[in-house]
Amino acid sequence: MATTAEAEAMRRAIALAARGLGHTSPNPVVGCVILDADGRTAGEGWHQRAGGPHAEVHALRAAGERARGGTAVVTLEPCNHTGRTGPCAQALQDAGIVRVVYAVADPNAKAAGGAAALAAAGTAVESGLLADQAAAVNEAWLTSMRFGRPFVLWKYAATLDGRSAAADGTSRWITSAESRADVHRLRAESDAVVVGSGTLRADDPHLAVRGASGSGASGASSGSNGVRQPLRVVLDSKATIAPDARVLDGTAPTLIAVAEDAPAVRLAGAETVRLPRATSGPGLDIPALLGELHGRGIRSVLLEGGPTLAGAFLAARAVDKVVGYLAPALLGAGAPALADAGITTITQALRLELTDVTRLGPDLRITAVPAPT
Ligand code: AOF
Ligand code: ZN
Repeated sequence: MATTAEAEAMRRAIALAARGLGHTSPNPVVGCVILDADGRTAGEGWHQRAGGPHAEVHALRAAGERARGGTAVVTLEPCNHTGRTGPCAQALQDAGIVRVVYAVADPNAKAAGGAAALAAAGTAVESGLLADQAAAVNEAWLTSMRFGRPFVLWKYAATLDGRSAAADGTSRWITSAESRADVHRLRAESDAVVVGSGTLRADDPHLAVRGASGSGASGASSGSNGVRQPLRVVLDSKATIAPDARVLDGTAPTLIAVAEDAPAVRLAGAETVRLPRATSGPGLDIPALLGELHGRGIRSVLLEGGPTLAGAFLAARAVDKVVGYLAPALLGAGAPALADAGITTITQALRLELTDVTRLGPDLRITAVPAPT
């Protein structure tokens, strides 16, 4: 059984892991706390960027000699491989750690086996402490490992009657400044942001992040001001993007996905990729897009708009989480937040489970995940 001090340390380790969100892809976020032989915190660390030291190594360095006879509390099973860094299972033994408490087993076959190696060497090992919370902070990476595609979060802003634009097409500032700041945080934690060509034409969004920092997925990069920028992805099957679209301004990497049979495109400020068309309905094949992004090390995707694209992702059962920002306003007419998702009758409704409801200034933020079927 884990002690109260270990449970407290795991809560702290999960918070530390969260600091890595948006910076560690294609790797997981991981946090670690070292308790000394008396159960007091001796060192803390988290995985800060892919290729950098693992969380355990940072925490052991901080603890120094106080690690001897102590316990390592870590959100993910310590690795057992020599990758870009040495095996953490070995580093923990070398530092004199006598007990390891971890939350979630490592599903990555190449790195797994740390728990067994530690146990074989005589270290006490316990798994599963606060596993749900630790898995939640690492949901993007765990989803990627399980399904071979990025975690997809669909975010929308709408009035209370579910409209994302007025009848004349105007859509600016439906939600408050607080909600918009929250969307910026979501962007900063994502490896890629995805929009459809309809949204591009209607809103000409820029999709860059202000005020974030660090390094990210191989697809993401640091912009000219040193801010880490998610990869901007535009689904533009017919290659209709205007050469002066704001996403082509070069401040962040941009990928334009067009259909295999689309006209030739040469765009300054963006890379182009050709993908198969959807087998049913308009647009591109969503699984093919996600496979392409996964291959680029993208572990999390923020689906930003608009209703047609969201419908296509939902029809492909490729949405892992929904975040709706609802403004207490009514429009009565205008584009809905979501267009056709292949659902025709009420028994087919995509049922969700609420995981969070928060007031943001005047708005309501609702977070939900597909209910298990
Ligand atoms: C991390 N950070 O703190 C821990 C990880 O690319 P490498 O060689 O650094 O290895 C990455 C793998 O190591 C990763 O997929 C996961 O299975 C394991 N543990 N990874 O990036 C960490 N503890
Ligand atoms: Zn490791």
